[in-house]
Amino acid sequence: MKIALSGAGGQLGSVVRTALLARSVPLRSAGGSRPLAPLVEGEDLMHGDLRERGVVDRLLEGVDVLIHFAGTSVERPLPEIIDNNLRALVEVYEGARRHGVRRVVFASSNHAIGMYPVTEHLSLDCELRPDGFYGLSKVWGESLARMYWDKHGIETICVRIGSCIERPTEPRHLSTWFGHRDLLHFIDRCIEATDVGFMVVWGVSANKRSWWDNRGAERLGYQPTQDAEEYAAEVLARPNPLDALGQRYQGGSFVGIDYSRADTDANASTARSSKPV
Ligand code: 15L
Repeated sequence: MKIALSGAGGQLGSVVRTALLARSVPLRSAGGSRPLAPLVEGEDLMHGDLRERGVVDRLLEGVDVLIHFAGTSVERPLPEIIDNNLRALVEVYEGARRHGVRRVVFASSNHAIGMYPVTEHLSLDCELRPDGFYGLSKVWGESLARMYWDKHGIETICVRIGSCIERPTEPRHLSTWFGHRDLLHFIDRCIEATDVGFMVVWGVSANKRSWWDNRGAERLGYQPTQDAEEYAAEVLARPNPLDALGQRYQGGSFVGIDYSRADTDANASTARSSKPV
């Protein structure tokens, strides 16, 4: 089975690339504008702009599963987000159709739901409440993936990634942390699980203080074993880097970017889901 990894030079991509290569998984890794230096002899590497059909063809030829980590991963001006997270994603899925790619692992983000207060616990079918254009692009990406499953039979696992870093460094991470060991187990499940169809999963470790409930995604077989609580004492001993707004909402610092409501307290207390029952 051939795996392709886009965004292979990024923070998460580097972790996944190194681990898959160490286990000799047949892998093609793609960087963005700059070539990647090989990690092993004869490594299957490429780079380029995924808005270009020829680049997408090089990435997906002969591929069974695409781990799609490329794209803008923080809040940026809208034109950049449209280019990298909307236009490029359409090209990638059209390429998946052309090349018969069976499954895509789509890096969604917790910023698709960042406007929920930290007092709420979310199930997988919660209403989406993006905290900016970046989060909004992930809402769009999840729906696009759904459409390509419904209309073209391309499977997707949308992973709403929390904070995928080596170890938690601030109080918010006690809820959002996605440890690297769990990430790698997650990726293995995404490659190996059968009949996933379209699904959404929280990319989060087994954190005691988690806001997100993965019930409904059992068929993936993801069973996290890391818990940010192990780091709670050291994290809570340090000052919280987030301002009051960032501490109030699940999206943390992204919420305050271009935020213009006058009464932030009122917003938090009335920010309830309006999902019809
Ligand atoms: C994300 O989606 C970002 O890509 C990453 O840089 C972090 O900000 C993460 O979310 C987070 O919310 O901690």
